[in-house]
This record gives sequence, C-alpha cells and structure tokens, in this order.
Amino acid sequence: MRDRIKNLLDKIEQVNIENAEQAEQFRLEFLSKKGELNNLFADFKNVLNEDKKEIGALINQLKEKGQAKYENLKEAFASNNAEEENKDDYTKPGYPYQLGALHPLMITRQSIISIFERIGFTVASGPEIEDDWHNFSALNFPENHPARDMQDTFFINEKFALRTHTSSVQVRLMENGKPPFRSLMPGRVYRNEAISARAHCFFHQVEGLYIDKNVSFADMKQTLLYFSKEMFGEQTKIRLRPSYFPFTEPSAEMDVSCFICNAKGCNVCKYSGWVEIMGCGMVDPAVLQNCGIDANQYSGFAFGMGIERIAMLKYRVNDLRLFSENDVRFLKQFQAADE
Ligand code: 2NL
Repeated sequence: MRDRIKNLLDKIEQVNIENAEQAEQFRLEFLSKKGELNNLFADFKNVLNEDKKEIGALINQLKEKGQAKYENLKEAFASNNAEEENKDDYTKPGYPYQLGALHPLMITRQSIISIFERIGFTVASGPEIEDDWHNFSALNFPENHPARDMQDTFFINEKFALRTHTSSVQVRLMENGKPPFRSLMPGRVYRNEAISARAHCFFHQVEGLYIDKNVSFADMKQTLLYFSKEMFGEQTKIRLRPSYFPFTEPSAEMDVSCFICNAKGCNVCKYSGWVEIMGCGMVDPAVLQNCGIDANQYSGFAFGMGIERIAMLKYRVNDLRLFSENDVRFLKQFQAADE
C-alpha cells in the first residue's frame, strides 16, 4: 500500500500536461470515481487497524496534491481558451458607443434658425476678424463711441479687431448684393469684458436683417411675434420698449411674456411677467446709404439676440461660463434635448 501511494505521488508530480484534453485525461485517471485515488480509498478497508492512521494521512496528502494540480491546470487552460476565443469570435456583439450630444448653444441656434427659415430667411456667415469700416463706421458708430475703445473691443492692430457683433456680416451682404434681403447671421462675437457668471469675453449671437420696398415697423412686430410664439409657445405675448442703437432708428428692446411662470411672476422674470430677449429696430437710412442701398427706395428692420441668453432662459442655466467649459457632466444633460 505504501509503495502504491509513493508510485502514484511520483506519477502525479511528473506527469506532463500541455492542454485541456490532457488535463481532462489526468482527471479521469486519478480523480474520477473510477480513478486511482478512489481505488485506494476502496482498498483502505483492508489496511491493518494499526496502520490506518498513517496510511489514511498519506492518501489524503495524495488526494490534495492531485486536486491542486488539476485545479491549477484547469484555470491556466481556461484563461488561455477565453483569450483565443475572443480573438476570433466575430459573432460577438460590438461594444456600445457612447452617444454624443449637440451643445446646448447649437441646439438653441438651430431652433432659432429653423423658425426664421420657414419664413424665407437664409443664413449668411463672415469673418471673425473685422476692419473698422464693417464693424463700426458703416454701422453709424460715431468716431468717439466707447465701443471703439480698447477697453471694450479686442484690437489686433491699428486696422483690425475681433468683431463685436455679427452686423458686420450684414454690412458685407448689403455691399455685395442687391435688395431685397432676408438674412440671418449666427456667429461668435467678442467683447473685452471680465469673465463672470453673467458676462464673458466671447458669446454667440443671431442677427436678422430684412430689407425691401415698403418694410414697416409693423412688419417687424409681426415677424418677431411669429418668432416668439414658435420659440416660446403659442400663448406668448411680446412688448417693445424704446431703446437706442447707433445703427437703427427707431430702436427697441423686445420682451416676451414669461414662459417659465406664464407671466404670473417668478424669479426668472423678477416677478414682472416679462423677460428681455432681443434688441431690434428700423435700419438707420445712413446705414443703408453706407452699404450702397438707396434709402429713398428701400427700408428694413434688423434685430439681434444673444444665444447664451436664450439658452440660459430655456434650460434654466445660471452661469454663462458653463457654456464654454465643456464639462461633460453639464453637456451630457442635453443628450435628449435636441428637437
Ligand atoms: C442686441 C441688439 C441688434 C441689429 C442688432 C443690425 C444690423 C444691421 C443694421 C442694423 Cl446691418 N441693425 N442689427 C439691430 C438692432 C439690434 O442687436 O442686443 N444684440 C445682442
């Protein structure tokens, strides 16, 4: 009995196993019901009582060795197999891709554009670096206007600055084309301001321009009412308050009835029932003349709004900086928002 155990121990230690099949062979030969170990246990009853303690311990040792060897082999071959299979299994489903989302400013910009496109406006674009004529002079800014100051505008050199509004593109459009015009100008603009929750050194605008014969202030009101109802809901009302811009006369600020509280009063409309969303006015005849358009034949209106402002109201965002920090925890929330 002792020799049998010794032989088996040597065999278990020396046996050479290189793959899963050989491991299974090993299990059948030594560890299965009809294997060598069980034979030993079966013959154990014939061992003399005085030897039982010693022989029993030896058989148990043998069993542990055999099982440990088998478990190790099994694990090694199993992980090899998994790698092999993964490499070649072209039927496995692919990894799911993380879906991106439109930036909230782009969603807002697109809603504004598609509302105006439905009534015949087309989109124009132009350079972000502008000369004094297109950004200021053609738009009727007086020589000593504060916007022309280094304090307010980023100058690149004596001649060029980063545009402070997208009106400069409307100027180019009028200079190079013939009326009528019905165009929309979305884009990034720059102002020399300290960055805070309410101001940034760049922001985004959509401006609109409508020039034709006999265009009146009433046309402007109706166009902006249509826009407001489409953008903020059918129940929306508008109101115009007198204002001033160098390039329009008369000029106005436009408020919409608060779409958050239905004009009942909330902290967004500061309990007034109204929120300001854009500036507008009839294009100053001097601007038309500067751009080569006969102000005796043509008239028109223009308007401008900040995309950030609209997006902040629509999505209840209270810090302007969130729009340019690109923190995915912020951006991810707009995954379902594009309409
Ligand atoms: C605002 C106000 C405005 C315009 C932009 C414009 C353009 C031309 C001629 C006349 Cl070419 N006007 N644009 C007019 C009134 C207001 O923007 O608060 N923007 C954020």
